[in-house]
Amino acid sequence: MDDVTGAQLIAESLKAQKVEYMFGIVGVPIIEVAMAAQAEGIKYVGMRNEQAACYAASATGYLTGRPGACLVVSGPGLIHALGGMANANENCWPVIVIGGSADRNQETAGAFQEFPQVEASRLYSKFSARPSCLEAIPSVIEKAVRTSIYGRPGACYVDIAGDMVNASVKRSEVRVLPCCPSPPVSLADNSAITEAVSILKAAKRPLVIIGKGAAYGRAENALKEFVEMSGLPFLPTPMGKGVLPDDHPNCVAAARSRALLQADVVLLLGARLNWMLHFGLPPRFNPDVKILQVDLCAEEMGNNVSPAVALLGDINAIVTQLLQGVHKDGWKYPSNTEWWSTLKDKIAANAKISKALALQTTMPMNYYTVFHHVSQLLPHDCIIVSEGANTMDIGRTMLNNYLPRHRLDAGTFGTMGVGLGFAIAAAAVEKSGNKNQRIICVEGDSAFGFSGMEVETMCRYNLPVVIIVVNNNGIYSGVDPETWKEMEKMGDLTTIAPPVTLLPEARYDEVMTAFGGRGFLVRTVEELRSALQQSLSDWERPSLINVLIDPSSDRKQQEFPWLTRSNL
Ligand SMILES: Cc1ncc(C[n+]2csc(CCOP(=O)(O)OP(=O)(O)O)c2C)c(N)n1
Ligand SMILES: *[C@@H]1O[C@H](CO)[C@@H](O)[C@H](O)[C@H]1NC(C)=O
Ligand SMILES: [Mg+2]
Repeated sequence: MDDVTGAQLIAESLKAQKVEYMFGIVGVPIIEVAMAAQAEGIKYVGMRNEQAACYAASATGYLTGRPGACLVVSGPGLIHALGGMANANENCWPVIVIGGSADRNQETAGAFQEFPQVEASRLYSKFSARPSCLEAIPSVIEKAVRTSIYGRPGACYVDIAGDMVNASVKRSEVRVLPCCPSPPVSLADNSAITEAVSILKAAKRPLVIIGKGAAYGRAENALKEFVEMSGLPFLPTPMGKGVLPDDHPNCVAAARSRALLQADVVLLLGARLNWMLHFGLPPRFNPDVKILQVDLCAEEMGNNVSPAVALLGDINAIVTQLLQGVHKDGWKYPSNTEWWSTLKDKIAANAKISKALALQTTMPMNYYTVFHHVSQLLPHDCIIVSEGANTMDIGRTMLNNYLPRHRLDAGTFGTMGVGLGFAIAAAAVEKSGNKNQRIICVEGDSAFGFSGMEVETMCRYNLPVVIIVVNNNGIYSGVDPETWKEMEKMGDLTTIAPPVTLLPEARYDEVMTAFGGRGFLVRTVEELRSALQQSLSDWERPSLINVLIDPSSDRKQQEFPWLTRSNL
């Protein structure tokens, strides 16, 4: 009665630190940890690959502000999770990975699945440690959870020696740690706020860029007030979409290139000047652009461009400070400027081109037609998960987000394979909030393949997920079935088939029906609309809509190849 095992201590410590979700795959030596976690009331989702489990755990961290846990076995289990840790760290999302490892008395002896796990994790995490004894488990887990959410969020690793799982210790000898509170909130320096406000007021062509840091920092209410009071145009980054609704009158996403190129002052909110924002440099930015950089991480300040003002601290607090600065004299950026007309003209011109492509009725469908009809049918409050190259890039411009933290995608690391894990995480969070909102997972056919077997996980837990596979028979593009047959006759496919090709018209829908979900194979607009309507309205089980599109369908001509790094 007085004794407590290592497994129990891990579970109790995670629960005490308000870790609500655990994703993983069990085996020696951590099966008891999963059972103990469940007994503590932590929701345990058994996955099919640790990579997807880690993607899922990190997405719950992003969605809830508290890290999810990823539970893995030693050696290969931990190695699979490293991809998820790296992705979480690049995205600045909190996650706790708990890895079982070899028994201590077999270390260096060639133990089963022995691997230097603490060292291996170091490059993929902010913190990597092993409790030295059972008594140290609560404090190491508290530190891992705290480190994952304090400062810039990221991945933390806790290694558990296999022999510690079943070993026990007297409860009275274990120090109980209280739950670490949410990160302390810090404000930006007042003089920096004053300077930033005066630069904003003097701007001729101002632009607000909203990053996923603003979404993670729950700055949506303050930001709405700030944007509406100041009248400034804003542009979301891919996962900054939805912090303010995409159909907000101040959103200039459809004039992205123009806005970036000509802005003279950019208020950068929780976004990094990395490849996604073209480093903040020419030829994509004005060489003299003044950056007002808002970030919670001091080390981020000045990366690639030295900011005119660095506003260090909590993004929600700083937007509130800026709001007060703007509010003081009731200043508002006028709506009749040349800048606004430039942006609005560009938005109208781009809308016209997309609309023409969307309304094409040729068969097979192109990307624009697919997304046009999907966007008409999606509920405003659904969570959109997306990955792929063309599928994600075109989908991002055509599928609107209206709510914060309702878009999850390949992210800063450009990782293919995240989609199904993210969708499972979003569904788990929605389910526990009793909202049961649909998760729409828009996948390229290649992207789907990376974690396709997680469809079984979705069916096992009956998660409210609708997967749409935009199937062009390949990576970026593919060939039609007739061409494929010709190629087969010509000789060894490994020497002939273009490396981008995948099996034409592959039946991804049957992967879903294999596990009892609903599968749809669609070629026409009518079939697409009907399948999506059925999946959304009379939903009973997860569904997968396999949309066969023109394998040579491509993007409309771009002024600049935006976000096509992954495409090159
Ligand atoms: C883990 C990983 N492996 C490989 C890539 C390279 N890559 C970028 S996009 C992509 C897939 C694009 O094809 P698909 O998902 O079918 O989308 P499409 O462009 O065809 O619509 C790949 C393999 C990557 N980004 N991540
Ligand atoms: C813990 O004990 C259980 C039950 O005796 C056993 O099945 C399991 O293998 C043990 N786990 C470890 C890691 O030793
Ligand atoms: Mg494809």
